[in-house]
Amino acid sequence: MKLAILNDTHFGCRNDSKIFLDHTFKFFDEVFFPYLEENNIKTILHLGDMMDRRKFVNFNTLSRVRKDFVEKIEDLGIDFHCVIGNHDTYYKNTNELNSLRELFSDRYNHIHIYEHPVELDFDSFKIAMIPWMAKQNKEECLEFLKNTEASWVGGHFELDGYQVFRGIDFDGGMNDHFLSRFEEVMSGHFHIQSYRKNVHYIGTQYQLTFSDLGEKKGFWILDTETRTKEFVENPFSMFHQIEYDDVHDDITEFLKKDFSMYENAYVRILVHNKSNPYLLDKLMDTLYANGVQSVTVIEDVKTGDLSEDEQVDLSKDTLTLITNEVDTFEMERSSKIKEKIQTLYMEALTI
Ligand SMILES: [Mn+2]
Repeated sequence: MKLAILNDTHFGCRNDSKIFLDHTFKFFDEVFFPYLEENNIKTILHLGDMMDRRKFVNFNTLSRVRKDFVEKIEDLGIDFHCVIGNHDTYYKNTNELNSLRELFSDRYNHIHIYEHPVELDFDSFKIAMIPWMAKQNKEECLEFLKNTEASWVGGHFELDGYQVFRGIDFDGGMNDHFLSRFEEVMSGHFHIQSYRKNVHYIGTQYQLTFSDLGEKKGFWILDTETRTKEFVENPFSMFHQIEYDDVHDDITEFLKKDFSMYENAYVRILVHNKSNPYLLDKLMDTLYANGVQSVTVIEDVKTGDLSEDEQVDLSKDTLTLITNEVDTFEMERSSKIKEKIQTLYMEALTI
């Protein structure tokens, strides 16, 4: 039997942006549901953070989610098993009041929402599904994990030492020892894919922030017979980077390429060498003519005027740059400061 795994769909992300909602449903309409229909897959596990906003729902977002996700699942006769993520809860210390219960519980035959840990059985393949562990249900979840017969786990875990952004390990969460006895643990919460020990952060299905630039996105199919997972890639990207160098590259030739992938997308242009400003303008014009959503131009600083220390490595993400900078201060409390910055940055990025 095959199960499709989803996590962190964050419906309504970026302040209920219509562009992001379209990007989200381009994946579901053109990649995810066609794959499930073609392969006759009738079960979905969702590892939490189905909705993005904790306190409110936007009716345009809700309407789209109801028609093109929830009712689509109902119509296809797919069983949908979803645990609560931290973004699905109204309060931070309890899962009791949550958007998924208010919006979707007890209204559909195939939609199953879990606020408490549960053991699911698929042809004798047992998997423990664990919701977000808040203060109020932490003991319950730990006790459940001690006693469950399941050898696989699906959840929404905040674990120390796992990558929250590429190259940045999370600090300030839980030690992973309570999961060590399991064959495999699949988790949502952190949005990039990473493996460590028996834990697999399976990554979001589509790009949500610029820190997802260049990250592989898609979803996983779990085969309960072979006990292995297979990745199905989402070919669509929201974030792009163009390296501009009119000294070494033929920009006129580049402009003849297909620009359709930039429609409604976010583009960052890194300018390495600019000898002809007209060509950069032409590139901008071409992007706008192709319906780009946002363009940011970053002029490179490799001019020779700056010392090596002052040069910024633009291939690194913002958080890495900030934490590296803190490291250079050589202060006693730098790890505490980095932790605070990391928390603030993640709040801002709506993990
Ligand atoms: Mn999330």
